[in-house]
Amino acid sequence: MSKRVSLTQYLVEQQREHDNIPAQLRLLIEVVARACKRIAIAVNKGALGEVLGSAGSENVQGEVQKKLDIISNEVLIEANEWGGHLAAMASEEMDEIHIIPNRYPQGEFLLLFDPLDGSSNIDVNVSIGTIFSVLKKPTNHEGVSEADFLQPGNQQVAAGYCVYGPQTTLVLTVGAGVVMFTLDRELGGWFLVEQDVQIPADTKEFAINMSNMRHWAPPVKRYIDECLAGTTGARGKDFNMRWIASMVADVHRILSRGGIFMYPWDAREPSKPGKLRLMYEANPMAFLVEQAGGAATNGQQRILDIQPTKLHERVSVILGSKNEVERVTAYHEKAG
Ligand code: AHM
Ligand code: MG
Repeated sequence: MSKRVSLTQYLVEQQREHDNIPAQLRLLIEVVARACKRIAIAVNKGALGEVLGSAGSENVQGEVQKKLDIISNEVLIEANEWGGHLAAMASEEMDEIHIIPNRYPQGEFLLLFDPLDGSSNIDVNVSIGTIFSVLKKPTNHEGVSEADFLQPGNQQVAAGYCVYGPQTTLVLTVGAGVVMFTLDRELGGWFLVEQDVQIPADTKEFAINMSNMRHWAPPVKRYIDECLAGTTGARGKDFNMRWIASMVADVHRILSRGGIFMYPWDAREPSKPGKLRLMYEANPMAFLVEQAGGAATNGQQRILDIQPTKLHERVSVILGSKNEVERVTAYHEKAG
């Protein structure tokens, strides 16, 4: 068997060779990975651990919280609170930011997460995941507030996700490409399985919730209509469709074999830019996708260049294989 590279070894070697992972950031990534391991164990036990079903509460966006949403949120907070690497955390499941309590030292980073993405799949044993994003706290003032989090995605120093599927896999970028680690449950460690992940520029596979078609804007409708037209249509080729309804799992497929993922604006809620959250979902995924040679826009601009105005901001998302994302974005430009 060839020699395995653990997450720790990978991070230490990156720090040594490229100096792109400061010690605090390395610690932070390791703590997030440890928390994901604990979440994976809870997810895996399912009904036997009495973790399935609704918690009977709602989050800030008015969505019903599942027990596992809350457990995962608590695991991430508990794991990250005491390490000294963070100033504050923000989560899709919490109304306000969580400032590191005074009893622990404050670090220089800010951590944002969607503790358990793909909530509708939790109870039906389909892949779900944890998404995270790391920013640096601005250094021009004391203390920390929500405003410190409102940085565009191009300021992320690290981002990643962990997919709880047939395998538990951690996917990471620190701005120097994308790497994947799979959890060895017997050993309890993460081991490198993929280095320099690349998304092919072209694809024949799209992921979108087709049941919303009648609500889409014309550019999105045009793109999908052309895909559906197959070999005799404008694209001259047949397309395949996949929709897991867990962004983590859909993006994981795209990082593994290419494709385009869209959760666009739709007319049901015209004042909302989209369903997905900029800070917890779109930004970390856009960072990963760009680092793997793909592209990510909201139809008008690069997702990573959007200046957030609030923590729980929503956004329209088009990401994946570069040429396809550019095509959909161009259709938006033409539509004005
Ligand atoms: P969540 O964070 O509450 O789980 O919602 C986000 C999820 C994404 O993972 C997925 O792409 C989308 O919602 C699925 O939406 P739909 O059920 O409309 O297909
Ligand atoms: Mg989510």
